[in-house]
Amino acid sequence: MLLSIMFIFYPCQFINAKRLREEFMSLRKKFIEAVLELDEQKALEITKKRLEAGEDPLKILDDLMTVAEEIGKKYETGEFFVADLVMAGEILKGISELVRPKLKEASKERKVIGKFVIGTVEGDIHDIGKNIVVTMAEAVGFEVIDLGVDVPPQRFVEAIKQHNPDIVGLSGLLTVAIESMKKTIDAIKDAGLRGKVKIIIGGGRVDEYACEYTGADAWTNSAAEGIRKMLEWMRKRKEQKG
Ligand code: B12
Repeated sequence: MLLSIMFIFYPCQFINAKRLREEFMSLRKKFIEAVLELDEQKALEITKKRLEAGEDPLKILDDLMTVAEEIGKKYETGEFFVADLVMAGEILKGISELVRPKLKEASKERKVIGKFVIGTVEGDIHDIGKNIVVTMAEAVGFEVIDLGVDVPPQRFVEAIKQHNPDIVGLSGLLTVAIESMKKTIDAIKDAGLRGKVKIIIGGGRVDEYACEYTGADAWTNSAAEGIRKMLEWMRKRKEQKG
């Protein structure tokens, strides 16, 4: 009897899982198309559908990164103009704002594990990635002080003095942001605060070289990877304190 019930239900479950996967795939394809066509309404509607269907918000963020890369390429090749970039930026921001509350759900009952100051460095106003990092850091239990965009080095120095954070995060997407990151870290050093904080730099154009050049402790192009690194630092800090 039990065996026959299993025979009936097992294929059903299999078919359901397959159907769900196909639905996700087709929504994913439509999502990417809608963003690249700069159809804001459609892109946001599909995002809502994906979230309602229970899709992992991190998967949606992965797609957001893929599509942002495509938009960047279209801008570089002259297929998109600044106005298109601005429109695309609005759409990406709208999508990330729909996804962020889902990332935050886990944070409700967590106790504070550390303090994190973050900002987009001077001369750069890109903040979609930074805002995702803020949400994820809050979700894992950091108290986050978000300094916003186009933040001058001295503002980071003041924030460290005022809030005494464990970690400082510098975000930047422009190549020139690397220079601002260096200036910011130099200002932190000059103020005698470098030994107090760990510094992580993030954004599309940072790499190992930028990390060495700026004097940061770590770099990443992924919010999830950055958060993992930060959690590791907090664990070590706790162990050292005993
Ligand atoms: C949307 C967009 C805009 C929007 C930004 C809207 C906003 N509110 O952010 C607007 C229209 C304003 C804009 C303006 C400009 N942009 Co723009 N923009 C983009 C685009 C298409 C997507 C960026 C994005 O949001 N990506 C999605 C997010 C989620 O990814 P992310 O930022 O990398 O963040 C992830 C990780 O890097 C990481 N992360 C990010 N920060 C941090 C920080 C820490 C601490 C950690 C741990 C992790 C972390 O976490 C995130 C999630 O995983 C990129 C193309 C691209 N490939 O990046 C161009 C791009 C960045 N822009 C570019 C340019 C040239 C400009 C302008 C100069 C255009 C102009 N002529 O005016 C201006 C610059 C304005 C300024 N002073 O900053 C170039 C930069 C080229 C370069 N090498 O310098 C790019 C690469 C496009 C291109 N291929 O040419 N842009």
